[in-house]
Amino acid sequence: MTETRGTILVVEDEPEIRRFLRTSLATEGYRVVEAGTGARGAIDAGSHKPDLAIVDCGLPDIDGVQVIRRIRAWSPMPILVLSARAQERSKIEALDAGADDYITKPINFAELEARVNSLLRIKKLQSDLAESKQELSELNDKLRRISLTDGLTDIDNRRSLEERLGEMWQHSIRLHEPIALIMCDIDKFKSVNDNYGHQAGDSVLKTVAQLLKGAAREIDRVGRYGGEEFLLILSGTVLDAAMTFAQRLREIVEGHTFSLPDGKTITRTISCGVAAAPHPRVKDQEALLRAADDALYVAKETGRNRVVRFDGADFNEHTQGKGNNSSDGEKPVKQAAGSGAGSATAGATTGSKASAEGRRAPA
Ligand code: GH3
Ligand code: MG
Ligand code: MG
Ligand code: MG
Repeated sequence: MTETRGTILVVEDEPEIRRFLRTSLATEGYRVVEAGTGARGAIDAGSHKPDLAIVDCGLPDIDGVQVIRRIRAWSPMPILVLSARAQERSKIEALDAGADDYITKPINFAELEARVNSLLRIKKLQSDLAESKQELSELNDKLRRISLTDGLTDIDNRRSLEERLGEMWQHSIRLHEPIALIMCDIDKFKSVNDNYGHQAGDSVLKTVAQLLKGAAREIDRVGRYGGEEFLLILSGTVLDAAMTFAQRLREIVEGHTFSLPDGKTITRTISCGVAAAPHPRVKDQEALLRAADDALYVAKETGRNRVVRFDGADFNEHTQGKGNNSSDGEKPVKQAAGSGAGSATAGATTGSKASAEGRRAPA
C-alpha cells in the first residue's frame, strides 16, 4: 500500500487483541504501531507521532489512565480507550484524563473503525482550522506592514510615522529622554516633474528616501510624511545633535548626483526644520511636529537648502509678536513673498514669518 490513512498507536497488553487490531486496521489502510505495555505506549506516542492512539484501560505496568495523562501532557492527538464492561469507572477516569472516546470490549471492529474515522475527521478539521488561523494571522501581519509602508519609497508612511511618534513621545516622557524631529522637504521638486517627467520625480523621491534612511541610526524612524516631504524621528536626541545631523542630511543630498531613468543626471537640495523636546514651548507631540514644520517653512522662506531650528533667535524673528510661536498652538503669520533658491547661506538660521500652509504654496 502506497498511501496510508494515518498512523495508529495500539497500546494493548493482550497479544490476541493486538494482532486482531493490527490486521484489521492494516486492511483498512492504516499504519499500525504496537505497544504491549503502558510505558512503551507512552514512549511510542512521542517517537512515532501517531495520528491517533488506541489505549487499553487494563495494562500490567501503568494503567491506561496514566498513559493518557502522559500523552495529554504534550499532545492533543485523539485517544480512543478500550475498556472491558466491568471497567465502568476507569472508562470515566480515562475520559476525565483526556481521552476523546471509548469502546467496550469485546471489540466490534466496524464500530471501532467508525469511531477512529470520526476522531480523525475532527482532528483534521482542527488542524485545518489552526492552519487557517495561522494563514490569517500572517496575512494580517502582511496587511499591517503594507498599511504602514509607503508604496513608492518603501519606507514608513505618514500613518506609521504618526503611530511611532506617539509611542516615542510617550517613551521620552516616561524616561525623561529627549526626542527630536527633522522635517525635510525637497527644494523645487515640482521642476523635476515638469522638466524630466513624473517617473524621474519618482526616482528622485526613492533615492532621497534611501539617502535619508542610509544616514539614520537603526533606532531612528525615517518616513515619507507627504509628497516630497520626509520626517525623521530621533529618540534620545537633543536639539544640537539633531541640528548637526540635519546639516549632514542636507549635505548628503546636496552632494548626491541623481541618475534619472533616461540616463540624465541632476542634483537637488533639501530644506530642513528641526525641533526637539523637552522644551517649554513643546507641550505635546502635535506641538513638536508643528514646531519642526514651521522651522521648515522658515528654511524655505529664507532661501532653501538650509536647516532651521525652531527655537533659534532667527526663527523667532520670523514669527510675529506675542503668541505667535507655532508650537503653543497658534499658526504663525505668513509674510509676503519668499526668497529664491540659493539666496541664503546654507545652514544659516534666518527667515521670515512662518506658516505651515504658506510653505506649501508655490514659491
Ligand atoms: P519647494 O521648494 O517650495 O518645496 O517647491 P516644490 O516644487 O518642491 O514644492 P511644491 O509643493 O510646489 O511641489 C511639490 C511637487 O511634488 C508637486 C507634486 O506633483 C510633486 N509630487 C508629490 N508627490 C509625488 C510623487 O509621488 N511623485 C512625483 N513624481 N511627484 C510628486
Ligand atoms: Mg488489558
Ligand atoms: Mg518641496
Ligand atoms: Mg512639500
